[in-house]
Amino acid sequence: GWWSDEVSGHGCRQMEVELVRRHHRHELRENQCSSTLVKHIRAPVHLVWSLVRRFDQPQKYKPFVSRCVVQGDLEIGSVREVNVKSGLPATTSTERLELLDDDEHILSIKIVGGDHRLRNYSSVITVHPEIIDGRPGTLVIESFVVDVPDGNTKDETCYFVEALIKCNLKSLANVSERLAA
Ligand code: A9S
Repeated sequence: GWWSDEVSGHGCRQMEVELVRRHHRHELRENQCSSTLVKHIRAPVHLVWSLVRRFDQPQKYKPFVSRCVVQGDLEIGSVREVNVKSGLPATTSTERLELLDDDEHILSIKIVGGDHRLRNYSSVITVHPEIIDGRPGTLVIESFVVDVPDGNTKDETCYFVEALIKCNLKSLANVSERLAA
C-alpha cells in the first residue's frame, strides 16, 4: 500500500490519491515490491523542485550520498555514479535518468548497477504546489518498484527502501525549509 508519512491534516487526501493514480503507477512482476511515500514541505514548489531536479547533485539533499559524478548532462539517458557514505550495505550505485520534466515536475530514475542488492529499482518523484497553514507549500510524492532479493521478503524489502526514502524526504524538507526561511 502507499505510505503517508503524516496524517495529512491538510484535507488533501483525495488530491494525493488522484496524483498517485496519475503519476505513480508501476507495473509489478511477482517478485517485486512497490510503495509510495508522501511528504508535506513548508517551502514553495519552485525551491523544492530546484533541489529534486539536480540529477547531477543528489547530495544537495540526500544524506547518504557522499559523491556523485555524471557522464553527460541532464539529458534523458545520462548516467550518474553515486558513492554513498560508510555504514550502509553498499558503497556505489549507478543510476540512469529516465525522465526529467520541468513543467510537470517529474523526475524518474532507474538503478542500473552498483554493489548493493536493489535490482531493477526504479523510482518516480513528483512535486506539487499546495497551501500549508495559509502559506506556499509543496506536496512531494515518491514511489518505487524493486526486485525482492533472494532470501528477503517483500515486507523486509519495502521496509528497507521506505526507511531510506523517508530519510531522503525528511532531509529534503529540512534543506528546503531552511532555504525558505
Ligand atoms: O537514493 C534514493 O533515491 C533511494 C534509495 C533507496 C537509495 C539507496 C542506496 O543508495 C543506498 C542508500 C546505498 C542503500 C542504494 C542504491 C542501495 C542501498 O543499499
